[in-house]
Amino acid sequence: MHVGSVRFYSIYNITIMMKRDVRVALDYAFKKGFQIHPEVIEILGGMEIENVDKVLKDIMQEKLRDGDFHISGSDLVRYLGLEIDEDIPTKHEILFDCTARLTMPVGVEGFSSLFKSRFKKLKSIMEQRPESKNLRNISNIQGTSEKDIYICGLVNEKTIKDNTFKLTLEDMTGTIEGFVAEPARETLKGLFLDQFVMVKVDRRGDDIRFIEIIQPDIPLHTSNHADNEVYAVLLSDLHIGSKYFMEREFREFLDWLASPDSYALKVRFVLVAGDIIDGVGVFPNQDKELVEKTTHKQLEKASELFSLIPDYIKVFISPGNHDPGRRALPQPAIPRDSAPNLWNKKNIFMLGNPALLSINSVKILMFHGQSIDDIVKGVTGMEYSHPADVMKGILRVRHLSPIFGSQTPIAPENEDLLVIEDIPDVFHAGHVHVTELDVYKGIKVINSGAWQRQTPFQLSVGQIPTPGIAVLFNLKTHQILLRNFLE
Ligand code: D5M
Ligand code: FE
Ligand code: ZN
Repeated sequence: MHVGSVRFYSIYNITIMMKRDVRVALDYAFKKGFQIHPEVIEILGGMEIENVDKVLKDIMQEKLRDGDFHISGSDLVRYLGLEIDEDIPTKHEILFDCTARLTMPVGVEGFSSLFKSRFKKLKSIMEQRPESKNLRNISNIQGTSEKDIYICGLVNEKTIKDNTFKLTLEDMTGTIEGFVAEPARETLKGLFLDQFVMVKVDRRGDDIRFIEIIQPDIPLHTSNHADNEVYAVLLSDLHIGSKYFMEREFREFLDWLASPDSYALKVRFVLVAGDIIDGVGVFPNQDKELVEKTTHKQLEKASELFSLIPDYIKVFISPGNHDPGRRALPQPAIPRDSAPNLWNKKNIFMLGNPALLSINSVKILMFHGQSIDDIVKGVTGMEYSHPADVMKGILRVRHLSPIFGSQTPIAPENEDLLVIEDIPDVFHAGHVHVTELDVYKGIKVINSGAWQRQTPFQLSVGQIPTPGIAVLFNLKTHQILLRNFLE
């Protein structure tokens, strides 16, 4: 659905279309020879205005007095007396920020605690299911002939070859290999290596069969909504400092954000899920692709750009794999001494990756999304062009970076902070530079794309980004609107 440069999307059954009265009023103005700026159409499309025909006729009459046949957005804004509503109540709470929770233990000990914690947390999620009352450790089921017993484990290996469907699981007590029976084979295909599952075991002598595979998954979720009409803009992957950073389009977005556009007037939050800057030394020969050659300069530029955001808008920034701090997940906030001018702004909040926020009651999980690479590479059917499918998989396994030892570095920690314990209303990620929306068990799944045009690397591997799109999230209705700034 296109109206001017705004595309309207609907989740569930709500779609904003040009209402009939608006269309009739516009047709009338066109017939009278008026030129209507697309802004007018945008504003009218997005607002409940009574007597649209009267509004337009009044403006036309005013204009005709000066022999002017143009109606612009500002004419409408003036007529309707639109202005920033200082009274929109806003409240935010940082429910979780990994930065404060990092313990950074070293070596093998650290990894051992990390996996113990992962197992324990995911098992307790699984224990909320009724089946888990017959739960056994792997070492305890050897030799038993009991029926209807379940075990939990991390996926060590899966084999799907010819007519063989096998799964090897590991828990704290041992490993077990079993043949996967027909009804569970479809689930087996979609499993991620190292993810946590529970299986129903059927033992006949030495023959072990898994007849059901259960993933932690998300229970039916009733989402939280804001009381008032207020928007959050979701962004990621600016890559400031790169030759390919779309500065012009990003500045247009910033201009729009500070303009009297009917949507912009209602924006109170901006969330940036990583890759703020392009960084230095992130990939070989990167310096040839940089306009700003140091992270310091790149972050200074980021500070300048973010300072153009009106200060009644709260900005939350978490890092990605191109930002300074530490590379391994979970990542602490971009350090204060690297970006003093971001840290010093009252309306900017520097968070880690991942982080969980509540803004006007809506819970948003922010995660850059590096692990999407591992899942696309390791699981058939997952594609870079459909990051929302991967994000739904991440929710299903209840872990932000399930595959260990692939591309995404994971740091040893006493606690696994990447388990999705608290269920969000919105899951916001980036990293793959493709904007995509979906809903999973009531959770809005949003990949917010990028503000960097296709890089030579992406071209070489056939990745086609969809940059320059701002995702507007209505915190009251959960309606999502994409505004395209790409020229
Ligand atoms: O990642 C942007 C996109 O490019 C994301 O889809 C991953 C992909 N990418 C980037 N570098 C690599 C390498 N070295 N291997 C595989 N895929 C890659 P960004 O984090 O913005 O660089
Ligand atoms: Fe990126
Ligand atoms: Zn990235």
